[in-house]
Amino acid sequence: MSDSEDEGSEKQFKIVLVGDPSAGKTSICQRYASNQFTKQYHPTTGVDFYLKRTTITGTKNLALKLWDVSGQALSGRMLDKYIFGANAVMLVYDVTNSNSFDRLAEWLEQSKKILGGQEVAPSYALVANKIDLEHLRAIKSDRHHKFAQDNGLLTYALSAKTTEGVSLCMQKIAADLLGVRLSKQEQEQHGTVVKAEIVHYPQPQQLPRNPQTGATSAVCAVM
Ligand code: G3D
Ligand code: MG
Repeated sequence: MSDSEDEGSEKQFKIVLVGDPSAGKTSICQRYASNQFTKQYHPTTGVDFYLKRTTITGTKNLALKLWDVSGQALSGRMLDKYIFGANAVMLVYDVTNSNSFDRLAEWLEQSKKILGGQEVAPSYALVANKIDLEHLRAIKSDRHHKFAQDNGLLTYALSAKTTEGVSLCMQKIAADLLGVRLSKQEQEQHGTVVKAEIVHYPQPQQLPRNPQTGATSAVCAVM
């Protein structure tokens, strides 16, 4: 029985995340599977697995098996074992790192080579991660969309750090595999509210008070 066949009433899909080291594959898996974000970088060796049970259109029970493949695996001998049988491949890059984007062509080529003979063609998704770092963005969205269009990829933009777009991306990939569309209600439900991080700036030095108004001001007028 293949991964995508029913086991009882539960459908299972194998989703493989590939892309260069530090693109954020592990962070996306951890965010989606257990709603966690670890700031400490631990390079993945080989492959790690995550399981997420979810539902689509209220009734379809799904088990999404996430295969978090090491960025080093591109040049290793195990890549075909990790990717084999995938229903979907997520090509993940870091929007602040143009190398991670440029290398996706190679990740895509290798994945297609490995999955080419599969009875049901897998779907491929281009995933821009770290969109919270907009001020450091190196890959503009037109390059992202051109690459996606040229290669027939689904496209997503998200931040494993803030959670923005993560759940919606995974649910949309699952819905695409099932051949259904997410309802508007589901899209809203999975389009998470982004919580801004509270930044504690050091307190400004005590400013002298205006003896007339009692107000403090950092503005200095030079006469
Ligand atoms: P990888 O599994 O693709 O190798 P990781 O990448 O998930 O281990 O993440 C690599 C680094 O990127 C980690 O930071 C992680 O915290 C950071 N990161 C992942 N996703 C995001 C994101 O959406 N936004 C931001 N700002 N950072 C993210 P360190 O500092 O430990 O290298
Ligand atoms: Mg990793």
